[in-house]
Amino acid sequence: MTNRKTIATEPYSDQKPGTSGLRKKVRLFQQAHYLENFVQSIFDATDTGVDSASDKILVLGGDGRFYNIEALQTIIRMAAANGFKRVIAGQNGLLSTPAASCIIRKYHAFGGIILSASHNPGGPEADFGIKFNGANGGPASEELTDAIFRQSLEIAQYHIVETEDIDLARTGSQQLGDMRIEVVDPVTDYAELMQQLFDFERIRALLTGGTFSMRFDGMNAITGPYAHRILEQQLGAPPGSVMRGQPMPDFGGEHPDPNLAHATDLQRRMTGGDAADFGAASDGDGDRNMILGANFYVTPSDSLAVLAANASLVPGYSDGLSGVARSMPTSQAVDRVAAALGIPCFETPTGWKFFGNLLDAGQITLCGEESFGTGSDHVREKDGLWAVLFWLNVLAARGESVADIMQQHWRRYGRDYYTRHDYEAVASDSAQSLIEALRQKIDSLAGQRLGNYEIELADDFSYTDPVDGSSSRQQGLRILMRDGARIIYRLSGTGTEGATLRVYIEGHETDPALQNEDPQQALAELIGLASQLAEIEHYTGRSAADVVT
Ligand code: VG1
Ligand code: CO
Repeated sequence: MTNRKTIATEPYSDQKPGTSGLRKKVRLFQQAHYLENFVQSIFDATDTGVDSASDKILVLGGDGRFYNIEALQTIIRMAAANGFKRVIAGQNGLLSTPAASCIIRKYHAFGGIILSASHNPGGPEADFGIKFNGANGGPASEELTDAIFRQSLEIAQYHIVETEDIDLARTGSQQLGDMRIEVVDPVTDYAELMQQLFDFERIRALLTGGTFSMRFDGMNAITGPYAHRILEQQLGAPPGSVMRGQPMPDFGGEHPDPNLAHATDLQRRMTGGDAADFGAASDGDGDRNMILGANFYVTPSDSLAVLAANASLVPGYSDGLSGVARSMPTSQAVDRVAAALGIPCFETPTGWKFFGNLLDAGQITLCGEESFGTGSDHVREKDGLWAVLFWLNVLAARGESVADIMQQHWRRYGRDYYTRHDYEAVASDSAQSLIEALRQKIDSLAGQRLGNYEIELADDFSYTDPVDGSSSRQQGLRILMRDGARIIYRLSGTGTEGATLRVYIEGHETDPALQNEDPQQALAELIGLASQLAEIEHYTGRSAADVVT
């Protein structure tokens, strides 16, 4: 290609991806060559030299946030210059994270680049992000992520073609030199996959029967078009069931994080005498979900357990589950279901990339995280709308309310009271010192008493992947009590300002008479102990968490 240029560049030192890709302030991404350096590092680390890339498909899309479309144009130019023969891009640059995963798998792509900072706010002063997913549709492994980072520290040049902007507004094919660009409807392939998994007839009967109402909050982010198409057009939910369903580059100035702190309008519609029967919300890039019943909040950890316990009611899972997995800080609710079903339950570090091998090897069917993430082997990402459809399918099959289903679940398995306390934008060195100090004493805690609890085991969680034997250390400090209660501390790997300390607290309650407390009350003693043990106020200057979920 004649207009192919090789541009000299210098490395940036800060392109180390976190829990889920590289996330930074938009203005950092706008620095000269910053995006190009990282993209070329991906291509170099995955060995997409001009020859080897020739028959490879690259999938491209993002959550529509500010800078999405500009970045996508650059990546397309670089893909052409790096020898790709085919790019599949979402119309207007849009693809939810789970839809990108679905498309990579369906078209046997080499991989995909997803532009998103998930639930972080968007806009010129806010956040942007980029991540690479491999041929299985899942986030790059730790090993590949490290290789991309190493490459970014050595990069000296990148390749790009000079051309006008590509038309991404219309679906269809166009050529850029030797490369074909296919612009696809972002929803179609994903919606087809959902139809294969769930009983659409039954869900349609529920949603159009006149006695059941639902609300879905798209949070002005990517899931809006998916929810309009699937929930309203295909399944017959009345127009208006989907709230805030139009993706906006700044998410309407709001925080597209599906929790009670940020989905306030939805929560209002889900409380009081005229509450809808079912409510749900998804995040910026469509991989998270929050589930609500009328006057009822379902914790993500409980949601995973309930989906596992009811999977046989859903066509896509009626043959049973091979196993389940949860991230370490996620509550042990799903472990109890796995034990009852007689299937394995794996405990992995935080981040979806750790589920990939287990899913690929067929060792698990469902998995999830406490951070509003649930998914299965249908793709290799967590999937917000999938979880909503799963719940709708279960509700349609059981004909009971969300609250009734949860109450019955707790009576059978006990309730895992759960809360997460986040201390946000703490000075990075203070947060590091807190973790370091705790790490120093962690090994000496086993056997000690802590309030009314006895510590059975305390350690810094490390994980050895059962499929490839790779190991990941320092994945969170755990204090496990003899009665099954836990306190866990770790630092966030997705923030863009200072550090965020996450403290996860849970306790198991088997007495049905005590299963309907406010978690903050039920866990009050543990919450106090957690903050004393780590001297949170001393290190952070905060006497209470900024966000409690
Ligand atoms: C958070 C969550 C983690 C999740 C990750 C990406 O990471 O805790 O469970 O996998 O976000 O989710 P951290 O390191 O900040 O705790 V998403 O929806 O941002 O792609
Ligand atoms: Co997300």
